[in-house]
Amino acid sequence: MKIGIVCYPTFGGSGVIATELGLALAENGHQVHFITYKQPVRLELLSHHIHFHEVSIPQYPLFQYQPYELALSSKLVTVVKEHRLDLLHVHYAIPHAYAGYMAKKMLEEIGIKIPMVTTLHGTDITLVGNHPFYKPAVTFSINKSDVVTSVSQSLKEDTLRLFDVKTEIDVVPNFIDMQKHNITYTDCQRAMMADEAEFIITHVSNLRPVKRIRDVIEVFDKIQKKIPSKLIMVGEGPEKEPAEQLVLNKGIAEKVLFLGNSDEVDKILSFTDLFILPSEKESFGLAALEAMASGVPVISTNTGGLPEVNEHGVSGYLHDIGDVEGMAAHALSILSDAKRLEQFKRQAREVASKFQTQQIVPLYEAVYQKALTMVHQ
Ligand code: GMT
Repeated sequence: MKIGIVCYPTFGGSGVIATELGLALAENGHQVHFITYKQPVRLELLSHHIHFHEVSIPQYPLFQYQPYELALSSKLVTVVKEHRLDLLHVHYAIPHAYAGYMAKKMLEEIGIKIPMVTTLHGTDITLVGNHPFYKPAVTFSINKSDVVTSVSQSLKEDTLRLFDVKTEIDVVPNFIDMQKHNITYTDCQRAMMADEAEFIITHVSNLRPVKRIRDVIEVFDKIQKKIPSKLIMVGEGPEKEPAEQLVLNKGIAEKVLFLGNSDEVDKILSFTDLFILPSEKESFGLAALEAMASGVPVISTNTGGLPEVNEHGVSGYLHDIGDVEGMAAHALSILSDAKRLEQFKRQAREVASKFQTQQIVPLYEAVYQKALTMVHQ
């Protein structure tokens, strides 16, 4: 199959999943064409099965806002025509599903019928898409997609509650390459982060308000008061500065490392003992799954799709939003007993293995078949 993938190529769960999906589909023998404004961050190698088409927007001074959707839909038309694509798979509804639909209609005018699959990732529904400025366009583009998938049952329910959706939504969870996360660290790599006697606690996100970064620091502060530990913060975002200020005010700056964006998350996770994800909203929590695949137990909130990923008392613990006391107590209960820590690490990996790439990618292939049948019957 010749598949066009549209996604956000930056650091962020939806772009990571879209890229990993493209790579897995290429391994399964499909031709994959990424159509984005920048080469996706985890797309290191381009092979004869993987192609990248850059969407560029000519800057014109008349426009206060450059029309990205227009450039994207035109690029989609060109790529579909030139490379005879069979199907478009757009990740994140805004504005990708909208631009994809426009491309579909333009192609219809010249006799080309192409199905469009839209995958909803979370913030496109629960935060941004729900805003009255976007809602009519998001509802329209969801309803005009041939097949819609959501990354969790919880996100499906949110979508049905928040939008007047007529299209059926298939749940296809996010997935993980267990092999890639089966790495052992060298002592010198770990030693760059913490002393041998210190536990390493990690948080990875885009440091936006929805991630409740203050709670990460509060939980860590309570942990470090009881046991020697370091906190590694991975990612960039608007909450970084307030977080840096908070650790200064608490006098724990030497125990918290802000690493910025990293394409070595799997390495960092390989020597991490505990992962904290206290988000306000999380449609799935790919960062939690990545941690679990690396054998790292997760302390998270019980919001959105997180209970579908992190099993309470098995791969970690789930808490109400803002329950920093409870999160710290469970973190300490895991870390303070070597046997328990080992057990949670093993169980975290076991739970993660339910989301292996090899099990989930065929679900997308089945979705593609369904979309093709719908359009060409
Ligand atoms: O978490 C973010 O803010 C980034 C966002 C994205 O689109 O990249 O993540 C969303 O999609 C991920 C991949 O499907 C999910 O794992 C995240 O839970 C989801 N984020 C939210 O729902 C807040």
